[in-house]
Amino acid sequence: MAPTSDFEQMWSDLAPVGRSASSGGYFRQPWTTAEAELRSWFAEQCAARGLVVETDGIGNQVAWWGEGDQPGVLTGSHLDSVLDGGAYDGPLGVVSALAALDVLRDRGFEPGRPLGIGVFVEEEGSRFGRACLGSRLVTGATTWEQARELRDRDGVFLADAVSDAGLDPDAGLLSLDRVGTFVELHVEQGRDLVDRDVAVGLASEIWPHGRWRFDFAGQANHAGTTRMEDRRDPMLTYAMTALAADEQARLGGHRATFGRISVQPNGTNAVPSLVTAWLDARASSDDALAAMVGAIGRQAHDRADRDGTSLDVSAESVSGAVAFDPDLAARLAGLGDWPVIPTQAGHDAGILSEAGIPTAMVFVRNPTGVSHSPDEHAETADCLAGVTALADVLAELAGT
Ligand code: HGY
Ligand code: MN
Ligand code: MN
Ligand code: MN
Repeated sequence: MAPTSDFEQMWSDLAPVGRSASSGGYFRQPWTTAEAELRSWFAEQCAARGLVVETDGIGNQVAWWGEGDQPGVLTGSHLDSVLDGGAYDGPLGVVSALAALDVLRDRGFEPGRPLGIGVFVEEEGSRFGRACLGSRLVTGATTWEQARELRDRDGVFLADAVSDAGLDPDAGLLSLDRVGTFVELHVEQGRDLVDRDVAVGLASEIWPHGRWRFDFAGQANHAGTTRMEDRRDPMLTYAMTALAADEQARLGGHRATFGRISVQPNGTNAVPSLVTAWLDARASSDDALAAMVGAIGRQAHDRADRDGTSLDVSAESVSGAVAFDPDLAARLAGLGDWPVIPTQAGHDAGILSEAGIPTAMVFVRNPTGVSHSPDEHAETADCLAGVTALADVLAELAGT
């Protein structure tokens, strides 16, 4: 794809990459052909702006504009998607960063400190199950030794997926040593901005959230001949647990769903032997999250006792509450009198904030709030308002 300079052209260049012809959703899983195409697109866009791109051993990328040894300002997001995801979650932050840099240059702005654009890999955790894997590895929140043995649904080890993608994990990871502040622009994954009738907002916090694996084990049996009272059906225990998760989330105004399930042997005329399901749970505080997941677990165990099945629950990537720097959020929100709102979605910004880097998030209105879906959308006018807002934020932070 030939490098382009304006937002809409960049957006239309990206539109076909990893897009499903049937659903219109995106399959931009990390270390796949689609993502490799996105990685080279980003490198082309940076080169067209005279920026040298550094790609680390697992595919994280960064390009810096401006010299100086003061702590720099990094902006960016991710290009990977969930399975059958939307176009905006991630790429909007990267395309807007490139477009904001163009706006600053058009304004004759000269950075008083280095201004960088970054892309983190496997933010969604859609292939190896760990959200924000690229940024966690860069900050050291997760080590390569811990991550390299992760396996995807086809049993491919992370280390092999990375090297099969032509990358060399031994080449090391991006350094954030020169990053003084990180700003991530992101499509809002909710309705706060549309309900307030505003195009742009800042983030106050990220709700604590995580993923829990539930293994329901029962007894494989004949679906037709086995009397109901003789069954030990893990699908029943799973179904009642999914109901319990929904009830518990609604009770406290939290969020919980089983979005992924595997059934063994997955036949139509046999009671399954094992049902494995992953719970995504989020709540407004660490205590509330622990209490909700605990209640779901208890109800699941009680149901397993009743069904004669067994249950094992294990936590996967759990993230605590992230409160963004309130002074930074207030200072930046003042640039456009933008609201400061919470998000229930995890972001690389949360990982960098937890690593001690002052961090802010700029949200762009999502007219329906729908995300992680082919229906995810943002109006071009709002995207352009986001680019201008990001340029104002970067000028404020990197001007001196
Ligand atoms: O799942 C999330 O919270 C984010 O969209 N990766
Ligand atoms: Mn995202
Ligand atoms: Mn996402
Ligand atoms: Mn038979």
